[in-house]
Amino acid sequence: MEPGSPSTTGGGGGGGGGAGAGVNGKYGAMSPGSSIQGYTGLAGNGRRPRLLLMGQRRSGKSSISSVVFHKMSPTETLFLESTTRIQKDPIHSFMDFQVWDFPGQLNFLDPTFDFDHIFGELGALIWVIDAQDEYLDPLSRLHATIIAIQRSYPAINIEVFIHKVDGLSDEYKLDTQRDIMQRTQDELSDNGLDNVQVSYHLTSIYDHSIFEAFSKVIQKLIPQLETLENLLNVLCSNSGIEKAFLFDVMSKIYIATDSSPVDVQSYEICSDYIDVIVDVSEIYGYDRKQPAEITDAAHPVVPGAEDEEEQTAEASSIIRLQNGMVLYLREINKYLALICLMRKEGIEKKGLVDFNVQVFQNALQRVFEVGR
Ligand SMILES: Nc1nc2c(ncn2[C@@H]2O[C@H](COP(=O)(O)OP(=O)(O)OP(=O)(O)O)[C@@H](O)[C@H]2O)c(=O)[nH]1
Ligand SMILES: [Mg+2]
Repeated sequence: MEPGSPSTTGGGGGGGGGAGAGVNGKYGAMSPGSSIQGYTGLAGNGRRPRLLLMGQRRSGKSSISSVVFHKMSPTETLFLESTTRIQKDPIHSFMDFQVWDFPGQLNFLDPTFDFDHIFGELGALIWVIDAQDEYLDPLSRLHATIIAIQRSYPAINIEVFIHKVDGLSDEYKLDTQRDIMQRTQDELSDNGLDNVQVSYHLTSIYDHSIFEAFSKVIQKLIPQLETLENLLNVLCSNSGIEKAFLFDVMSKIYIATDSSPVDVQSYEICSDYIDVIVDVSEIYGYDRKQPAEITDAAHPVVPGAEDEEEQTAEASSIIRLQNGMVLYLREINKYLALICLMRKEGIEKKGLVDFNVQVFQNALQRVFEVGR
């Protein structure tokens, strides 16, 4: 990811502009199977990626993990106690991973720590910096950590969350980000590490930014990401869809989107929509059969692989917005939902959209099957 782009281009409310969508009524039915062309069979490698949350005390690590993965409301985090031992949290979702929440005071660079045990099987190191506090000391710990792990594990994704940016002015946020980036780059260059990729995200648990940042972190760990994006592009251009997100319903992380720019408002509205649908279906929905509970990166739950009855029973919903746009949601399986934003003219051909979404769903199933 491009350093310094915590959220990609945006503005302009609810997605205008028609990017990515076919125009002039050129939409058509997707041919079953064609969309999977070019898929190179990226197989999962059986690992269970590990996300390490590290950073100074009270920087917000446990809050982040509770809000994103356990639906805790942001204000409840005020009562979280300081973490005293490493909290290992297995997350079972479309792909299994683990979140390790570290106590801030722990010095894992101390030789008594089993360094390889911590960093040996890693997906990403997420370093949380409290932007409302003095950050020079935490930053030098980050630098020491990067330098230490680069020697043995150069493939680790390093993600810096410049956190608690709620309440900071836009200008101050960007200045802080620039300062942190510059100091990190200088320090790494001084140590001969010019090519280390470090990504920066401005985050807060009080808005969607923490979910968006996590989406980007998780996406880098999905071997099939490129294929998922291609499938979404094909779906959008054939169905008059302006923006499509494939969401992990439980965490509200989007695991893939089409290649048109993500505008923050579109993302937010789709994410809010999931909340509504989940709440309603939890109260009034039917009991779903449990697919195998234990999955991993190599054996994700296969979308649509449930039996016939289950296949026909996926939740779907359409909402027309005041600004003339339409939100279209289709549950893909127990974990994933597709949410599309389209103009109201697009949904006039609802049959076509439904058909194409079904083709998309089948293609997704094949992608994950090949990845097995
Ligand atoms: N304003 C603001 N406060 C936050 C945010 N995230 C966390 N906090 C607050 O920061 C405080 C510390 O949060 P914790 O999650 O316990 O911090 P921690 O990093 O786990 O701390 P240790 O376990 O001691 O290492 C809590 O009072 C949270 O409510 C945020 O995005 N914005
Ligand atoms: Mg904690």
